[in-house]
Amino acid sequence: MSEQQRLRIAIQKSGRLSKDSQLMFKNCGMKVNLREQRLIAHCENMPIDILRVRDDDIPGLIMDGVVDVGIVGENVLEEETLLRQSQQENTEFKMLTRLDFGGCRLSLAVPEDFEFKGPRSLANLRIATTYPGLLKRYMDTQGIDYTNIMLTGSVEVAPRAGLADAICDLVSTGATLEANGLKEVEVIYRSKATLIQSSNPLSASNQALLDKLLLRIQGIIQAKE
Ligand code: PRT
Ligand code: ZN
Repeated sequence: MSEQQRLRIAIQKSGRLSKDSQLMFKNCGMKVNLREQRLIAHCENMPIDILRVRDDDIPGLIMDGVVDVGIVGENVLEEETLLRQSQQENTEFKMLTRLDFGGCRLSLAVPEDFEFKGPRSLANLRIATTYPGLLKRYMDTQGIDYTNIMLTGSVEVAPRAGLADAICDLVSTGATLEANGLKEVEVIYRSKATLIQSSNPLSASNQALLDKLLLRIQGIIQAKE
């Protein structure tokens, strides 16, 4: 079968979603050798190619129809959607299923000694985040002006470094906030990993293969519940 006809699935190369994504495919019966550090891994027993990329690239690859299916955090998917909407770019995709890993929340956090009496306490202050779109949407619904400080990493050190007054960052256990003298004050978005599909139609055989995989994935999730 030629490369073009194989179902293309994008997953995070290395990071918090990688292991669970790989395990899920393994549990679906896919045999993939991911030990080599290659961008594309071929599935040995099904006509599927796994593309291993940065998580931030996955929504765009799906919306541009470059890959067929992807696993990505809803936080990254929603942020990319907001960015593309602001640039009048295509934001179409199909949501196949929410997955049972990658759970986290996007929260506002402030220094321990900050007297927080609601989001209004942040009016006209500087908020550091990697998620400017989600933060803006939340602050707009609250009608609060603020200054966005864009940081793609080390967001949690921004207040101590004097770069920001508050942060808006992903939290799972809360240990990172605590270690940096910050307290979580408001959850603005809850996220899980999700399986998405390009809105471009698949060949009949690839659609049948995807339907079969999706049934298996949903079975695996239900069995764990
Ligand atoms: O290299 P690449 O761009 O692919 O990876 P990345 O570094 O951008 O992403 P990665 O691997 O950190 O996260 C991938 C996805 O995992 C995120 O987009 C979320 O959907 C999900 N996820 C779940 C998390 C967390 N939990 C999480 N806790 N992503 C990040 N964190 C970080 C958070 O930013 C903070 O620095 O973990 C720290 C907080 O954790 P706690 O446990 O101390 O609260
Ligand atoms: Zn990333």
